[in-house]
Amino acid sequence: MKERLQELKQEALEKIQAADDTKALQDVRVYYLGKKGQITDVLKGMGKLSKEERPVIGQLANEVRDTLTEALDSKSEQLENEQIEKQLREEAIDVTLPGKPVQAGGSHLLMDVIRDIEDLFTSMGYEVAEGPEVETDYYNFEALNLPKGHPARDMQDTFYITEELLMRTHTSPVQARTMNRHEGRGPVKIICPGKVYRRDTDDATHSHQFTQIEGLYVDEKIRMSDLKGTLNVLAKHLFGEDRKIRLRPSYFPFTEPSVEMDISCKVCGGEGCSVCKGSGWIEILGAGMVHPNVLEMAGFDPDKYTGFAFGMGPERIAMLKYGIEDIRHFYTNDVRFLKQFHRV
Ligand code: 2U9
Repeated sequence: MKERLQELKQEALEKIQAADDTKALQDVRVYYLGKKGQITDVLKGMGKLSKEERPVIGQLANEVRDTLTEALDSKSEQLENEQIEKQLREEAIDVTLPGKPVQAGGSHLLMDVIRDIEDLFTSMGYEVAEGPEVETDYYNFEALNLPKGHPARDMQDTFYITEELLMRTHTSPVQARTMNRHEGRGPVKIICPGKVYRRDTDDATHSHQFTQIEGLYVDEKIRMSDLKGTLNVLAKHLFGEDRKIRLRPSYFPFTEPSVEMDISCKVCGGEGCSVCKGSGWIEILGAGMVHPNVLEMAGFDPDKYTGFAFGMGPERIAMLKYGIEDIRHFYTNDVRFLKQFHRV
């Protein structure tokens, strides 16, 4: 028995040394030290031994078990360390390698123009107001002095959803809603940017969806000269200090009097060229004094309050500023177009 135990010890130590992964090592552990393992097997024969031999063999068996356990544990630790080292080697990152370039996006030119105009007006105390793109007939038309059957409704071919719901044709309903919320008390000083919709056939200058920015300033004693001063600041901010402005009479149902504003042509300096079609002037926006009917419908007393309003198309502003000849460039997301306007 003694020899058998020595033999098993020798054999097991060799197998432990040879084991090259934790699974193989576990198999060795079970084979020799397990409940049904080789050592237990030998000990089963202890009953046949003499009284003197039994403790000797028992002690030897314990020694063998201890030796093997120690050898298994130390091999196990060695295998684990090797595994960690291997993993560290394989997953090592060379921090000195150059990085892959990241393609950074940028804001859309239209958003840049809109933000620029918003920033100018917020610096003058205006707040930015937004509203729904799906509007009621009331806020899109009625509240803006465009009752059903009004001929000016034909000027805006409209996407109707139901008889009463439509895609807004301008951002003016946002102003009407905001005035309503003020419950007849001024000032209302807002700028309203957003998407609008018209039943137009898309071409170089028309789009069924485009953007607008409208502004509204209602308070006591607001006059046409306030409008003119404000528009002058806007025109110079957008197109340069050397631009002149002129106001021409016009018509909008929601303003009276109504005007259109031109800026002097930058290309010819007013002499007349192909950009300004020989006139020396370029139209950039519409404006006027808020119609008393509109004030009244929004709950403001037209004898106490007056106001001005204006509206412009950011696409048109951007096209004039950057010489863009086709409005569809704004919507077709050709990166060769968009990248030209990325600010770094
Ligand atoms: C309320 C009262 C008055 C907004 C105005 C214009 C003139 C205007 C268009 C020009 C071309 C925008 O880019 S465009 O489509 N707009 O000319 N808009 S006055 O007047 C309002 C709006 C709301 C309550």
